[in-house]
Amino acid sequence: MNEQSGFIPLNFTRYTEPDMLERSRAWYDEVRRRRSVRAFSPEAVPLQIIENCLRSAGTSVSGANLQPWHFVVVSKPEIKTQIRLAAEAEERAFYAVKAPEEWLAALAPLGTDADKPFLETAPYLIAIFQQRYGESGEGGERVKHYYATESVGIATGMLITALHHVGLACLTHTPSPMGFLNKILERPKSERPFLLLVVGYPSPGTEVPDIGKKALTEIATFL
Ligand code: IYR
Repeated sequence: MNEQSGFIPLNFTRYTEPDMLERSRAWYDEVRRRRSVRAFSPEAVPLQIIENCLRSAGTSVSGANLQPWHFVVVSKPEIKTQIRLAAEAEERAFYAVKAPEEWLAALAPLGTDADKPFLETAPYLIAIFQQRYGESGEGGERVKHYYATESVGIATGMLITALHHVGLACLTHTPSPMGFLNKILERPKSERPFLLLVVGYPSPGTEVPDIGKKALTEIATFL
Protein backbone atom coordinates (compact mmCIF):
# COMPACT_ATOMS: atom_id res chain seq x y z
CA MET A 1 0.00 0.00 0.00
CA ASN A 2 1.50 3.32 1.08
CA GLU A 3 5.17 2.63 1.69
CA GLN A 4 6.84 5.79 2.97
CA SER A 5 8.73 7.33 0.09
CA GLY A 6 10.16 10.53 1.52
CA PHE A 7 8.60 13.94 1.06
CA ILE A 8 7.07 15.79 -1.89
CA PRO A 9 5.97 19.42 -2.29
CA LEU A 10 2.56 20.28 -0.84
CA ASN A 11 -0.05 21.00 -3.51
CA PHE A 12 -1.72 23.88 -1.66
CA THR A 13 -4.05 26.50 -3.13
CA ARG A 14 -3.86 29.90 -1.47
CA TYR A 15 -6.94 32.10 -1.94
CA THR A 16 -7.35 35.79 -1.23
CA GLU A 17 -9.22 36.63 1.97
CA PRO A 18 -12.32 37.90 0.11
CA ASP A 19 -12.36 34.65 -1.85
CA MET A 20 -12.02 32.66 1.37
CA LEU A 21 -14.92 34.54 2.93
CA GLU A 22 -17.06 33.91 -0.12
CA ARG A 23 -16.06 30.23 -0.22
CA SER A 24 -16.83 29.80 3.48
CA ARG A 25 -20.32 31.25 2.94
CA ALA A 26 -20.97 29.23 -0.19
CA TRP A 27 -19.86 26.00 1.48
CA TYR A 28 -22.04 26.65 4.51
CA ASP A 29 -24.98 27.36 2.20
CA GLU A 30 -24.35 24.08 0.45
CA VAL A 31 -23.92 21.82 3.46
CA ARG A 32 -26.71 23.38 5.53
CA ARG A 33 -29.21 22.00 2.98
CA ARG A 34 -28.20 18.42 3.75
CA ARG A 35 -30.90 16.42 5.51
CA SER A 36 -31.21 12.78 6.44
CA VAL A 37 -33.87 11.20 4.28
CA ARG A 38 -35.93 8.10 5.06
CA ALA A 39 -37.96 7.78 1.86
CA PHE A 40 -36.00 6.94 -1.26
CA SER A 41 -36.87 6.78 -4.94
CA PRO A 42 -35.94 3.50 -6.65
CA GLU A 43 -34.41 5.56 -9.49
CA ALA A 44 -30.99 4.25 -10.54
CA VAL A 45 -27.80 6.22 -9.85
CA PRO A 46 -24.70 5.65 -12.02
CA LEU A 47 -22.13 3.59 -10.12
CA GLN A 48 -19.29 5.87 -11.28
CA ILE A 49 -20.74 8.67 -9.14
CA ILE A 50 -20.72 6.44 -6.07
CA GLU A 51 -17.19 5.30 -6.89
CA ASN A 52 -15.98 8.89 -7.03
CA CYS A 53 -17.67 9.71 -3.72
CA LEU A 54 -15.91 6.71 -2.21
CA ARG A 55 -12.61 7.92 -3.67
CA SER A 56 -13.27 11.23 -1.87
CA ALA A 57 -13.95 9.40 1.40
CA GLY A 58 -10.72 7.46 0.87
CA THR A 59 -8.73 10.72 0.92
CA SER A 60 -9.70 11.19 4.57
CA VAL A 61 -7.20 11.81 7.30
CA SER A 62 -6.56 8.70 9.43
CA GLY A 63 -4.35 7.65 12.33
CA ALA A 64 -0.84 7.04 10.95
CA ASN A 65 -2.47 7.06 7.48
CA LEU A 66 -3.49 3.44 8.03
CA GLN A 67 -6.92 4.01 6.42
CA PRO A 68 -8.79 1.54 8.62
CA TRP A 69 -11.97 1.39 6.55
CA HIS A 70 -13.71 -0.80 4.05
CA PHE A 71 -16.83 0.11 2.08
CA VAL A 72 -19.20 -2.51 0.68
CA VAL A 73 -21.54 -1.11 -1.96
CA VAL A 74 -24.70 -3.17 -2.24
CA SER A 75 -26.98 -2.79 -5.25
CA LYS A 76 -28.14 -6.41 -5.75
CA PRO A 77 -31.83 -6.64 -4.76
CA GLU A 78 -31.44 -10.05 -3.10
CA ILE A 79 -28.67 -8.79 -0.81
CA LYS A 80 -30.67 -5.65 0.03
CA THR A 81 -33.60 -7.88 0.99
CA GLN A 82 -31.38 -9.97 3.29
CA ILE A 83 -30.11 -6.79 4.94
CA ARG A 84 -33.63 -5.41 5.34
CA LEU A 85 -34.90 -8.59 6.98
CA ALA A 86 -31.95 -8.77 9.40
CA ALA A 87 -32.05 -5.04 10.21
CA GLU A 88 -35.79 -5.01 10.81
CA ALA A 89 -35.46 -7.97 13.19
CA GLU A 90 -32.96 -5.96 15.27
CA GLU A 91 -35.04 -2.81 15.00
CA ARG A 92 -38.19 -4.55 16.18
CA ALA A 93 -36.32 -5.75 19.27
CA PHE A 94 -34.95 -2.24 19.74
CA TYR A 95 -38.25 -0.37 19.52
CA ALA A 96 -40.37 -2.96 21.37
CA VAL A 97 -37.99 -4.16 24.08
CA LYS A 98 -34.47 -2.80 24.28
CA ALA A 99 -34.80 0.96 23.87
CA PRO A 100 -35.17 2.86 27.15
CA GLU A 101 -38.07 5.36 27.33
CA GLU A 102 -35.59 8.22 27.28
CA TRP A 103 -34.14 7.06 23.96
CA LEU A 104 -37.57 6.58 22.41
CA ALA A 105 -38.52 10.08 23.56
CA ALA A 106 -35.38 11.49 21.92
CA LEU A 107 -36.30 9.74 18.65
CA ALA A 108 -39.95 10.82 18.68
CA PRO A 109 -39.40 14.04 16.66
CA LEU A 110 -37.77 11.97 13.88
CA GLY A 111 -40.81 9.74 13.43
CA THR A 112 -38.72 6.57 13.08
CA ASP A 113 -39.97 3.04 13.62
CA ALA A 114 -38.87 -0.55 13.01
CA ASP A 115 -39.99 -0.67 9.37
CA LYS A 116 -37.13 0.03 7.00
CA PRO A 117 -38.52 -0.26 3.44
CA PHE A 118 -35.82 2.12 2.21
CA LEU A 119 -33.29 -0.71 2.66
CA GLU A 120 -34.86 -2.27 -0.44
CA THR A 121 -36.01 0.85 -2.28
CA ALA A 122 -32.78 2.86 -2.38
CA PRO A 123 -30.42 1.99 -5.24
CA TYR A 124 -27.39 1.62 -2.95
CA LEU A 125 -26.61 0.55 0.57
CA ILE A 126 -23.03 1.31 1.56
CA ALA A 127 -21.91 -0.75 4.54
CA ILE A 128 -18.94 0.88 6.23
CA PHE A 129 -16.60 -1.36 8.19
CA GLN A 130 -13.90 -0.36 10.65
CA GLN A 131 -10.83 -2.56 10.45
CA ARG A 132 -9.71 -3.34 14.00
CA TYR A 133 -6.22 -4.05 12.71
CA GLY A 134 -4.46 -4.32 9.37
CA GLU A 135 -2.34 -7.06 7.92
CA SER A 136 1.10 -6.71 6.42
CA GLY A 137 3.75 -8.84 4.78
CA GLU A 138 3.72 -12.46 3.71
CA GLY A 139 2.75 -13.77 7.12
CA GLY A 140 -0.14 -11.33 7.40
CA GLU A 141 1.13 -9.93 10.71
CA ARG A 142 -1.31 -7.70 12.53
CA VAL A 143 -0.71 -3.98 12.24
CA LYS A 144 -2.25 -1.89 15.01
CA HIS A 145 -4.73 0.72 13.81
CA TYR A 146 -4.55 3.98 15.75
CA TYR A 147 -7.65 6.12 16.33
CA ALA A 148 -9.59 3.76 14.08
CA THR A 149 -13.02 4.92 15.23
CA GLU A 150 -12.18 8.58 14.79
CA SER A 151 -10.66 7.85 11.37
CA VAL A 152 -13.67 5.92 10.07
CA GLY A 153 -16.00 8.57 11.47
CA ILE A 154 -14.17 11.31 9.60
CA ALA A 155 -14.11 9.29 6.36
CA THR A 156 -17.83 8.64 6.74
CA GLY A 157 -18.44 12.36 7.19
CA MET A 158 -16.50 13.03 4.02
CA LEU A 159 -18.54 10.41 2.18
CA ILE A 160 -21.83 11.92 3.39
CA THR A 161 -20.65 15.38 2.33
CA ALA A 162 -19.48 14.12 -1.07
CA LEU A 163 -22.84 12.42 -1.70
CA HIS A 164 -24.67 15.61 -0.77
CA HIS A 165 -22.37 17.66 -2.99
CA VAL A 166 -23.16 15.53 -6.05
CA GLY A 167 -26.90 15.78 -5.41
CA LEU A 168 -27.70 12.53 -3.64
CA ALA A 169 -29.49 11.99 -0.36
CA CYS A 170 -28.48 9.55 2.31
CA LEU A 171 -29.44 8.13 5.66
CA THR A 172 -27.00 7.04 8.33
CA HIS A 173 -28.66 3.88 9.52
CA THR A 174 -27.43 2.07 12.61
CA PRO A 175 -29.40 -1.06 13.40
CA SER A 176 -27.93 -2.35 16.63
CA PRO A 177 -26.21 -4.76 16.77
CA MET A 178 -25.03 -4.87 13.16
CA GLY A 179 -23.09 -8.15 13.25
CA PHE A 180 -25.40 -9.54 10.57
CA LEU A 181 -23.59 -7.31 8.06
CA ASN A 182 -20.38 -9.34 8.43
CA LYS A 183 -22.30 -12.49 7.69
CA ILE A 184 -24.37 -11.27 4.76
CA LEU A 185 -21.51 -9.32 3.18
CA GLU A 186 -18.85 -11.92 3.98
CA ARG A 187 -16.52 -9.58 5.81
CA PRO A 188 -13.95 -10.94 8.29
CA LYS A 189 -14.39 -10.79 12.07
CA SER A 190 -11.51 -8.30 12.20
CA GLU A 191 -13.89 -5.73 10.69
CA ARG A 192 -16.53 -4.05 12.84
CA PRO A 193 -19.67 -2.78 11.08
CA PHE A 194 -19.57 0.96 11.66
CA LEU A 195 -22.61 2.27 9.82
CA LEU A 196 -25.00 1.50 7.01
CA LEU A 197 -25.42 4.37 4.59
CA VAL A 198 -28.59 4.33 2.49
CA VAL A 199 -28.01 6.28 -0.72
CA GLY A 200 -30.16 7.53 -3.58
CA TYR A 201 -32.61 10.23 -4.62
CA PRO A 202 -35.29 11.23 -2.16
CA SER A 203 -38.74 9.98 -2.95
CA PRO A 204 -40.68 12.83 -4.68
CA GLY A 205 -42.52 14.94 -2.12
CA THR A 206 -40.37 13.69 0.77
CA GLU A 207 -40.85 15.61 4.00
CA VAL A 208 -38.27 15.81 6.76
CA PRO A 209 -38.66 16.55 10.47
CA ASP A 210 -38.90 20.24 11.30
CA ILE A 211 -35.78 20.27 13.45
CA GLY A 212 -32.89 22.69 13.49
CA LYS A 213 -29.22 22.89 14.27
CA LYS A 214 -27.62 24.62 17.25
CA ALA A 215 -26.43 28.19 16.71
CA LEU A 216 -22.74 28.96 16.44
CA THR A 217 -22.81 30.50 19.92
CA GLU A 218 -24.01 27.17 21.31
CA ILE A 219 -21.48 24.96 19.55
CA ALA A 220 -18.37 27.13 19.76
CA THR A 221 -16.43 29.15 22.31
CA PHE A 222 -13.92 31.77 21.25
CA LEU A 223 -11.26 32.65 23.83
N1 IYR B 1 -31.47 2.47 14.83
C1 IYR B 1 -32.86 2.86 15.01
C2 IYR B 1 -33.04 3.91 16.04
C3 IYR B 1 -32.43 5.23 15.79
C4 IYR B 1 -31.43 5.68 16.64
C5 IYR B 1 -30.89 6.93 16.48
I1 IYR B 1 -29.51 7.59 17.82
C6 IYR B 1 -31.34 7.77 15.44
O1 IYR B 1 -30.80 9.04 15.28
C7 IYR B 1 -32.34 7.35 14.60
C8 IYR B 1 -32.86 6.05 14.77
C9 IYR B 1 -33.48 3.26 13.65
O2 IYR B 1 -32.75 3.38 12.67
O3 IYR B 1 -34.69 3.43 13.58
